[in-house]
Amino acid sequence: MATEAVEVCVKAAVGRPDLLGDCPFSQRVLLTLEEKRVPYEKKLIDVSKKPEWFLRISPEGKVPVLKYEDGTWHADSDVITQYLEDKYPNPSLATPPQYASVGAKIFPTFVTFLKSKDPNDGSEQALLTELRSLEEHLKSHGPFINGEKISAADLSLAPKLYHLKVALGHFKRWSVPQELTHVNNYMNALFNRESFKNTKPAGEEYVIAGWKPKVEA
Ligand SMILES: N[C@@H](CCC(=O)N[C@@H](CS)C(=O)NCC(=O)O)C(=O)O
Repeated sequence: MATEAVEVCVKAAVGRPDLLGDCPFSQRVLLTLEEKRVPYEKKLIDVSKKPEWFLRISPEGKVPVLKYEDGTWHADSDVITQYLEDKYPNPSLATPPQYASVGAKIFPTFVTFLKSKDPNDGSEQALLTELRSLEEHLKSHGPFINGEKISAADLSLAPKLYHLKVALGHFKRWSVPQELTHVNNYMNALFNRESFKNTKPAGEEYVIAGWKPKVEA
């Protein structure tokens, strides 16, 4: 277990650089640290006004970035969560390879539907297809993607499902159909977890503010 807090740069809220923002990739990394009980220190980055020191450690200007034990900084939530799994193997959050991509198409299909201005372009159906596929998986393997224990695939999906819930609720008055009971229970279980409450955006308004320019584009 780490004795010193791991440093991690994450997105600050839109218009509130002092509050935790709405980046699902940042939250995925924070969730991994929380679930592994690794002490960490967040540095909130105002992505509309990136400081010079941040651009030096994250040349592409992206969050999250995390400082490794050797003092080097690394970007990309896939890379960072794998590093954390290797460095802090207990508790293991490894998802078996055959389940690693469960739910992976939900985020891109959600974004297409959210931005869609044509109700007949099939984007809602495409999202429903992905949610139904998750429903079937959870029905036979749940309550989490890998069964009884939460794993990396859930921690990747949880913030994305939260964005889906908040943004589609706000911009389209749309919610996950009630009959997808396993998906609804799964979302509730994830959002009520201590790790999620400790790492979620400071308010739904920041999730909405984050999507607004993309929805109105
Ligand atoms: N593939 C990256 C995506 C990271 C990403 O897109 N971060 C966004 C915020 S959610 C960002 O840094 N945006 C700032 C910018 O592009 O200027 C990961 O998994 O970490």
